[in-house]
Amino acid sequence: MSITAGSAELLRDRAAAVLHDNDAGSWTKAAPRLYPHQWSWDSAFIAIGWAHLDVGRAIAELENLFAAQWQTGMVPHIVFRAGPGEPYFPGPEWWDCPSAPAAPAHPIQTTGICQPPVHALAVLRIWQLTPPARQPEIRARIQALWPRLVSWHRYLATQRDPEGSGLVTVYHPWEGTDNSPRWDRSLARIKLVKPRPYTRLDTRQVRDKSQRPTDWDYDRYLWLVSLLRKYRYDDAEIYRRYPFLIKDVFFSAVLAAANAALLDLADVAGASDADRSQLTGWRDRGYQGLAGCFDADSGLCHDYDVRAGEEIRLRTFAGFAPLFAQTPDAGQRAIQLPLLDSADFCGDPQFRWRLLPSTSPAEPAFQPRNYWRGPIWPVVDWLLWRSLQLLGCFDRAEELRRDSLGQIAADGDFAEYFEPYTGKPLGSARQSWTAAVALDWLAAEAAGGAAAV
Ligand code: 9WN
Repeated sequence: MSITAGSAELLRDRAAAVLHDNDAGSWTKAAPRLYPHQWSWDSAFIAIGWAHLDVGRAIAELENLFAAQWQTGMVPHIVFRAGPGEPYFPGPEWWDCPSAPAAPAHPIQTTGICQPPVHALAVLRIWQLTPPARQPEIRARIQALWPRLVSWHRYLATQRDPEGSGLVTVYHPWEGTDNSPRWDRSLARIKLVKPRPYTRLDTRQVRDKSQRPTDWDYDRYLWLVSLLRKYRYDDAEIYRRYPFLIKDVFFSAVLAAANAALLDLADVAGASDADRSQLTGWRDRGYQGLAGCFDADSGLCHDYDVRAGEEIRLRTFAGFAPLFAQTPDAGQRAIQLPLLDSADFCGDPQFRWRLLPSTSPAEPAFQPRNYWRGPIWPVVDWLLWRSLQLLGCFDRAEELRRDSLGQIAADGDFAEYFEPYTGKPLGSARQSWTAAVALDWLAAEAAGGAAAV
């Protein structure tokens, strides 16, 4: 479906209104009630949305996020900013980050884990959208942010990859894709002490519990937080003692793409030769790491459980890590592109839109309404769209863009995720990052389909 010029304009206004309504001045709530704080990768997508409205506001979103960066270089997954009338569980007291030597100073409050590094992609997009008159100002702000961006990538390439494998180790399901079945076996293996009694708030907002992780998941999420807290978020200590260490191919792919984006920005940022060669090294090591876990039989990349010493062989969106990374390997692309449109993924004949689901409908763990276990997440399809463009697959990218906008327009309220068979909106409404990617796709509509990538 393609949307008419009139309805595109209406959708653009409504998407802009979502960002304005969720705007807290210098940062944006991820969603009005369910997620009242600043989330890391949400902020990056949100900045892309703001870039279509005001490039200064867009870069402010990232400046404020990076103001909470840890001394290690880690950009925390949540910066707690909402007032007392807007509760979120688990709040800062569960994380006790002030006890961590590397945490930012009081009064900044954060969690002690991180999320995929989409930020460099956002900075590149902001720069591409900066009108000439504002370039001196925005260039100066990119230059000021640059050392923080490089230190963030350095943290991921070193502390989160002590093996030098090119693959990032994640410590927690909340590092991006919460209840993805990719984590099931590893979580089931953990010996845990039941956490102190707690009350979930998410299931008060999303009344249909089947759209959210289970209490079994939450018990494990909180147990892992208690261990991270005990190790004072010290990466070396975590690596020595902690039970959940996963080489995440999707996270690693985003890092490879983000390293490429920083290289594209290197001249704007006035980057040193040392920075350029480090970024090139991290990017290439990322490609190699992904090549090492590419399975030619399934055509997918598999995550790896470091503790169990075993591959995680599941069909999910993450398996397309080579595409998300914009792999230079033509062989991997030749296998993955047809697989993407097979009945196991976008090409399920019963899907309403030909979009990438979070989990393959052919996977026994698939649940079409449950969060990361089946639904379609617009931001994931945005990352895929961007990659397909960069790989020169313009026609497929354009179909993905149109279907994504069709899905969002049919809902009209910027849902967090969507049921693939019916297109039913799920989770939170008025989710900031859904509005943000809609703005980017709509601008590409105005430009005849292509965006500067
Ligand atoms: C926990 C904010 C975040 C996203 C995550 C998504 C969800 C949080 C939650 O919402 O996670 O971080 O409470 O479920 O899984 O990717 O960043 O939108």
